[in-house]
Amino acid sequence: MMYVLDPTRMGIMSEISDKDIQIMYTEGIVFKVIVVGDAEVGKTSLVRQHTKAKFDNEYQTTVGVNIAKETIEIDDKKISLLIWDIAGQVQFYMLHKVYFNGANGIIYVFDQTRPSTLANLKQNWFRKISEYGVSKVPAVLIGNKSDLKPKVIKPTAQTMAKTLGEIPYYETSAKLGKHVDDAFRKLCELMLVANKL
Ligand code: G3D
Ligand code: MG
Repeated sequence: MMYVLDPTRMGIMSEISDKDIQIMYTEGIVFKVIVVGDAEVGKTSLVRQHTKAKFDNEYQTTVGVNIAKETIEIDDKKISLLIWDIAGQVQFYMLHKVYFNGANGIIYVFDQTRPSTLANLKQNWFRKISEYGVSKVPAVLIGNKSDLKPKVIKPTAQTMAKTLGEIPYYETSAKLGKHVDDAFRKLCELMLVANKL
């Protein structure tokens, strides 16, 4: 059976190219996941690391994001994830409704070696997410670059995880592939529960 995503989830239709349209037809459970955080924290590296084994495709869209599609299985349930990753150095204030609209899950990412990237999750990203009304969807917090010397202590990150809505916290290394899949899997489990699936 073909399944058509709610067009509002994909944003303004006229901004989406023919190539993008292909990913709108997919089967079964489909979740839109957005990856947020400052430039250079490792968002793209995390998505690449996670999807590399099961990688379907990546679409460079005309709206300043890349969308990676993957299928994952949890308890015999096949889930298609559309992982929206901000392309290049697009700053948070340039993003609009299209990006946040209809998100089923959120991955907040900061860089453990740069404390400002943690603070910005609350000051910039969480604010934006609340503004667009998706602050209640399941989320996980990722402190990336755990292979380097950290400048953020764990309790500080855990406090932020509370502030962002009592969400789970993972320390990852996209470089070494440490705990990356754990974070994505956890988010999927939370999305299944939240959507009563
Ligand atoms: P972004 O998508 O959030 O902007 P990128 O971040 O995924 O492009 O990563 C930014 C830089 O951090 C890249 O450096 C990348 O290799 C590096 N990086 C990402 N994750 C990790 C990690 O877990 N550990 C370490 N040590 N580095 C990481 P370069 O120099 O390749 O541009
Ligand atoms: Mg990137």
